Amino acid sequence: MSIVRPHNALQNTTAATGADNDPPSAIDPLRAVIFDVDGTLADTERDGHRVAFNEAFKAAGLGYQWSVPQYGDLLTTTGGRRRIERYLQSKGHPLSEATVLAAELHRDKTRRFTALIRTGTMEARPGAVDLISELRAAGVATAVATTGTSDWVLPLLDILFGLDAFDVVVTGSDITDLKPDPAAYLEALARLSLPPANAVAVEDSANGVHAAVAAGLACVAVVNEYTRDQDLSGAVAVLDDMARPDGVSVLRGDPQLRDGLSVAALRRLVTASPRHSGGVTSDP
Ligand code: XBP
Ligand code: MG
Repeated sequence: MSIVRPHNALQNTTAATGADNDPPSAIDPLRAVIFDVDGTLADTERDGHRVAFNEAFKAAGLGYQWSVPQYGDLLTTTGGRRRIERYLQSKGHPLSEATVLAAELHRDKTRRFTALIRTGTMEARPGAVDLISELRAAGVATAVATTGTSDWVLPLLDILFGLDAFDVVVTGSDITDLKPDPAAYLEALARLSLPPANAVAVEDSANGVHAAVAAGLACVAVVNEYTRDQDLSGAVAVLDDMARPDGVSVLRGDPQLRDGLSVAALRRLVTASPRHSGGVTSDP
C-alpha cells in the first residue's frame, strides 16, 4: 500500500522567509525531505521488531531468540523476511524450507509488531515531530522511504505523526529491491515530481545512506546504538539525534548542526551539496 497526497509545497516556488540568517530567495532549493523510518523517525529495532521476531520464533516452536547485540549484526540484511531467511539458512535449513518458513514467520512477526505499535509504546525520536511540523509550515514537502512493510509502517506513522504529516509514503511493500538499492528513494522522488538536487534524505544506517546517495540525494545520518559504528561516509553530516533542547552531537559535518536539524540547516545542506545546480527543475 502507498500514499500519495498532493501538497502545496510541490507547487510553491517561494522560499519560506524568516528562517534564521537565510535571506529569502525567489526559489527555495529545499523542496522536500525524505525520511527513513526504522532507527530514524523512531527507535523501532531493539525493543520493537526484535521482540516481535522472537515472539514469532517462539510461537512457531522454534528455539531461536535474537539477542540485542546479535540483532545488530542481523540488521545488515534489510527486510525482515530476508533477514529471517538468511538466518535460517545459516542454521542449516535448506533454501526451499527457509524461504517458506521465513514468509510464514514474517507474516506472524508483522501481525505482532503491528499489535505492539497499537499499544502506543513506540516513540518518535527526539526532534522528529517538531522538525516535520516546521518543514510543513515552511511549505517543504515531507516524505517517507522505508524498506519496512506497509501493514505496520502506516499505523506507526499515523500514531506518531498523523498520516497527513506526509505527502508521500513509500514502503518496502511498494518496491522489489530493498535498501541499499535506491528504489525506495527513486520512487519517493518520482511521486514528489522532484529531482534529487532539491531534496535531502534523513537516514540512520549504512544501507540507508547508500540507498539515498545512490538515488542522487544529499543525506544526513542520525545514528543510534546499532548504526553509530557503521560506515556512514556517504552522508554529508552525522548527528546523534535530529534535535534536543541542549543541542546534539555533530559526529561529522558542519559544527553549526549542533543546534539540530531545522529548515534552515537542511536548506544549507541541500545548497552546499555538489548535486545542487542552483535552480529547481520539475523533472525528476
Ligand atoms: C529497516 C528494515 C526492516 C525492519 C523490519 O531498514 O530493514 O526490515 O528491520 O521491518 P531501513 P520488516 O530502516 O533501512 O528501511 O519486517 O517489515 O521488513
Ligand atoms: Mg533505518
